[in-house]
Formats: sequence, structure tokens, C-alpha cells
Amino acid sequence: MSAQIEVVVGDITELEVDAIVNAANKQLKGGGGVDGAIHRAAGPGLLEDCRRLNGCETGDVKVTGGHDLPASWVIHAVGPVWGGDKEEKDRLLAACYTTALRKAEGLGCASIAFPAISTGVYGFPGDRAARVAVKALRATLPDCGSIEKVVLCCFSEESATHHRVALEQ
Ligand code: AR6
Repeated sequence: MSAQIEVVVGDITELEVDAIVNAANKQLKGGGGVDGAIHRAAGPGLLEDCRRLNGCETGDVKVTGGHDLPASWVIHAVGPVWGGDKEEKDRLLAACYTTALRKAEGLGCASIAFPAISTGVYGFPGDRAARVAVKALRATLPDCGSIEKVVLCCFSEESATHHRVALEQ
């Protein structure tokens, strides 16, 4: 049976899951938004780990430990900046979810939480991003046997509504 996907409103840094996903930048050098919150909560060791990873391409992910976070792992995903070729941006955003989920499976994780990647500073429309996320997760979960729970951790009620609507479709 495929894993359960649940929507919560809250701070991803507080979640007791095996892995949390970060909405990072290509340099993996920290930043604002959820990236800043994760680095603050994890402590300075996270940035030290990130510096050794040699950056990350858009649509791809890199893994570090969770340091002071409740989560054991941080999967740093680089979402696309909205604009230009919309289908290409959809593809890159979907790749973040697919690749992060496969990576979590490879780590033996049973639970993973995602923020709404690219929907803050990177400007991806929230409703469209939620549809892309849910479609990518549903397509990939059957191959990820270790994953029992996926949390879509939204930072606003509006974002949660976008994800709930996407899950109903
Ligand atoms: N927990 C969960 N979600 C959060 C949190 C939190 N603590 N804080 C913000 N969000 P953004 P992006 C939501 O801008 O668009 C950074 O500077 C937020 O409301 O964090 O992928 C990076 O370094 C929004 O819905 O990420 C990159 O340079 C979602 O997380 C750039 O921003 C994503 O917003 C990445 O931009």
C-alpha cells in the first residue's frame, strides 16, 4: 500500500520525521525563508556540511545530517525560479519531489516532510506548485517502499488549501 500524504500548517524545523526537505539555492549557502529557518534550527554544523557539497543543480538534491534538528536528515532541494518556460519549470519542480523522495527511500526513511518548494522567494504560483508536487509524489511513492508518511508542511492556510485541493483531484 502506498504511503499516506498529509497536509499540516507549521514550521518544518519542528517536525519529528526522519528527513525534512529544504528549499535551498544552487550554492547551498543558506538564505532566507525556510532555508534560513532550517539553518538557524540545525546550528552552524549544517552550513559546514553544505560547504563541502559543491553546490547543487536546479531540480536536484544533496543530503546532510540534521544536526540539532529533530530530523535525522536534511535533503536540500533546489527548486526552479518561476518565469520563462512554464512546462520546464514544472518539470524541474517535479524532479525536486521525485529525487528527494527516492533519496529518502535510499536512506531507509519512513517519514519525510516537504515545504512548498519554490513558492516563496522563487515565485512559483502556489496552486500550480501544489498540483505538481502531489502528482510527482503519487507517481513516485509506489517505488519507495520504506516511506510510510509524507508530510506537506505549509507555512500558511492558503498554501495548505492549495495542497488539500491538489490531493482531492
Ligand atoms: N517551515 C515551513 N515552510 C516555510 C518556513 C518554515 N519554517 N519558512 C518559510 N516557509 P522559500 P523558495 C515556506 O522562499 O521559494 C531562500 O533564500 C514559505 O512560506 O523559503 O524555494 C533560499 O536560500 C514558502 O511557502 O523558498 C533560496 O535562495 C515555502 O516555504 C530561495 O529562498 C518556500 O519559500 C528559495 O526560494
